[in-house]
Amino acid sequence: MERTLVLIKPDAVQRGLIGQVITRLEYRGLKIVALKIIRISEELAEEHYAAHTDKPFFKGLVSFITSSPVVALVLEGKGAVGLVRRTMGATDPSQADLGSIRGDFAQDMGRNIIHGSDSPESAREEISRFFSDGDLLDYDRDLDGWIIES
Ligand code: D4T
Repeated sequence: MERTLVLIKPDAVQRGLIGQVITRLEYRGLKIVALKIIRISEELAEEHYAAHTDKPFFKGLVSFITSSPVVALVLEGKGAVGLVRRTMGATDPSQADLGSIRGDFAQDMGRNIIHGSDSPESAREEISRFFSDGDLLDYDRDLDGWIIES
């Protein structure tokens, strides 16, 4: 089963949307295998967004993601990476489909509520950046067979 990293960003934490975002992900049938609230350090932010170092929005992005706590989760499901990305909606909330998290809760690219890994490879890298192996729980839910045909 695939795993992916989600960050509920500072805007969602400050706006009291943690519960609503997690509810959307749980409704999708995704299993939470790790969860914590943390303050991202500047060093961790620069590592997480290393691909954007040269972009004009990099400084604002690091300042935003370190400005307030975030909730970090590892979610498990069939094709979890793609499933989460589609549940999140497009990076630019003004282009995100209604019914997606960003389409329903956000307006601006720099305040887009949620991060989700964009490939299984980056998911593995990002999960190990935010969690140690012992933080990830393996457990069965009685309803798993009603979500995924095994
Ligand atoms: P994250 O990484 O936050 O899940 O976003 P995406 O995977 O959907 O999008 P991304 O990596 O292209 O962008 C990372 C992060 O930078 C912000 N951003 C992006 C911004 O503030 N201005 C911009 O022009 C772009 C392209 C939003 C997400």
